[in-house]
Amino acid sequence: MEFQKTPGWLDWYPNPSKPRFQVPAGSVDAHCHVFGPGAEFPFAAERKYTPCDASAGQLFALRDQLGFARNVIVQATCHGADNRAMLDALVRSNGLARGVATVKRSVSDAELEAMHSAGVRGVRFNFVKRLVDCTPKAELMEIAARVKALGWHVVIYFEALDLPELWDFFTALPTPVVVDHMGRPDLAKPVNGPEFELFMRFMRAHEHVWCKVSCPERLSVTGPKALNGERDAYRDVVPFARRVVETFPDRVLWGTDWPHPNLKDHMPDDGLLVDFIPHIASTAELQRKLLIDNPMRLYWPPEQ
Ligand code: 0GY
Repeated sequence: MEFQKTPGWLDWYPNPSKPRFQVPAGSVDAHCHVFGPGAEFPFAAERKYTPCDASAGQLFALRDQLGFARNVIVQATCHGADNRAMLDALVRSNGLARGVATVKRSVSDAELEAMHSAGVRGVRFNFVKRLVDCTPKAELMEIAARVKALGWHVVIYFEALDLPELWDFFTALPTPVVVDHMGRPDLAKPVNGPEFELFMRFMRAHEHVWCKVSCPERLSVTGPKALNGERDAYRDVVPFARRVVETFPDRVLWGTDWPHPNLKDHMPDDGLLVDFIPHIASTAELQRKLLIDNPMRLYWPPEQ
């Protein structure tokens, strides 16, 4: 099937620069996606955007080029609850990728078990209104209870303004809860202000909540322009991400977000994104926790 990309869609960066920061051996890119290819894995009828193709092979080439060892592939909304492209990527990874699926209440136990065998370890609940039509909370809670039995967690994607309304639902979830992109803070507001403090309080009060300190390219107001002639893009995001990493070093994850859906102004050079890491995790110990220990604990725990 032929798909026309959403007008103005930006394709992923073709030749990322070599990062100056060398990630430690065994690092995990804990947030990335595959798109199609549409001819093989059609995009969902209910999607809000039609992306470019971004295949498993292209993702694994990026992994190798940036020096990462493993991926966590998160089901993107353009595939709805049809997880075939993500599951195919898990199989192709030879055990070097885990997955986060999107499922409906109608999913069978056998389907969940097959996903587990393929490497899925979580489901994603998305509350970003431009990306999805919302699913009733009772339905999501029912799904959470079922995946808890498999030892999975729930990944949540929401915007900072919606946290007060969603707080009680999130804290009632029976599994570990992983927040995408720091709950999308508004970078025009101060890191010490009430909005980001509410997010910090959310994490402080609930030890089952983890955070991806990802997507500076999505959050930044100052953008990719390097200041001082250095590879220091997205510097305005540093105080936010650094605060989360230093306050909750055992509950943070990092990911590229390749192939970067829905960016309007620029497409990031993934090499520059890797060079962002030492600004937010400034010691070897913090880097090891962020890139290896934490994602391995969540996605590749020792067999029980
Ligand atoms: C991200 C962010 C976005 C999109 C999706 O599944 C998706 O479509 O997650 C976004 O548009 O902010 O994590 O990739």
